[in-house]
Amino acid sequence: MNDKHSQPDPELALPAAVRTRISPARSAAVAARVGIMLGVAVTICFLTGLISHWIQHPPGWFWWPAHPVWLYRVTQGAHVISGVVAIPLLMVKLWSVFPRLFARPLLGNPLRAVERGSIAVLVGAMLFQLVTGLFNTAQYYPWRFFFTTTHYAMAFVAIGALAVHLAVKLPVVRAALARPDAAAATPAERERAVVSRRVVLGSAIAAAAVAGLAVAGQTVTPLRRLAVLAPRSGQGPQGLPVNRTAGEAGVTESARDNAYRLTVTVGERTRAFSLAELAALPQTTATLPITCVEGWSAAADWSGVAVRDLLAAVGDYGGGDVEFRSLERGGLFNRSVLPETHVRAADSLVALRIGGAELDLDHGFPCRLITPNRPGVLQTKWLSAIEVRR
Ligand SMILES: Nc1nc2c(c(=O)[nH]1)N[C@H]1C(S)=C(S)[C@@H](COP(=O)(O)O)O[C@H]1N2
Ligand SMILES: [Mo]
Repeated sequence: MNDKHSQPDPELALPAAVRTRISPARSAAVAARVGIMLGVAVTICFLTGLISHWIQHPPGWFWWPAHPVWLYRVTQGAHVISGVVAIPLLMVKLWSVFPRLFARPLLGNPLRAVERGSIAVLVGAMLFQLVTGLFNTAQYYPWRFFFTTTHYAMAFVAIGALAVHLAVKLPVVRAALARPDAAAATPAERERAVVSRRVVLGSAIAAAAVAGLAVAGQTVTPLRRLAVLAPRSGQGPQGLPVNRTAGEAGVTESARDNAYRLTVTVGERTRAFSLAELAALPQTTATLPITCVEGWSAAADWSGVAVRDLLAAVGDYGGGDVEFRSLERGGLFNRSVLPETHVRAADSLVALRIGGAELDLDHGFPCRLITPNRPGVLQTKWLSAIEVRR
């Protein structure tokens, strides 16, 4: 039996006053196990976050399919759930390694200095990401920077620091995992240590599961009633939540105006459609979810004119991005760009109806864009103009 392993912090010189008061649960065994769970959650969160970012700001090489229609719903749901699950795991992880803050020497040899420095950056970046992300799911922005840009940039800081941390810690993690959790020195200590380690690990997993379930309900329908952490899971008109109302967008009058026209430009040709003219074109129906980047999602039966049919009624589309503009004057979401894959998809719609009934004013009356497998921010409401960009 290796006495060394019963110490919470075998390889560091901790001041005696600290060492004697450390619970055996604050061990490398707990830190490594919670760390692995945290690493998995953070990796899922990072990758799904990248996907969401690329769909909204596509680099030249990026391609995202229109089908299956629910794919983004799954990736963004996983993004928010894994981020929320990571919060209790990070708390337990910090608790388990907390005594190391008191380890001396403060920096020591270069390797240790790198390790400690990377941990400071890692903890700071992780806390920032998880807290701002959580506030975002609640649509609460108590800061002055623009959320998405900062959240995106900081993700690379966090993942970079995590890579350094993992590389430095690999030997410690391997040793902690290889050794049975029960390898404490004395029977008494073994009992004390094992119970409390199990309790800590069990609690960490339970807390992560509760946090995950509490937020999953806003996108996983059977869990809806558990969604206490999901401020947007409530119902709006026509059974769908509303993110920004017509009143907030300042379009109540222009959307109801009898002179309303949707202007569609294809190359040299432009045509203005009244609502009656749109309704007279061939209609298409599709069941598509709205998936807000904030984590909630809900499916509905939409009907209206397929984007490709509408363009064909004006001229020869011929490929390329299509821009959709709203009646809304300001705001960050008053326009969006639809890539060619989605323009050509049969179920990309300029929707006039939800479940057979005229669109509610808050859902985008007279008409809105609704496309498969894309974030809600790109599903522009209260359309005023559509233009093929050449
Ligand atoms: N013009 C306009 N369209 C918009 C928005 C907006 O603020 N302005 N919000 C978007 C966002 S963030 C989402 S999630 C969806 C929500 O659609 P809903 O309110 O009909 O559920 O609309 C999108 N379309
Ligand atoms: Mo959204």
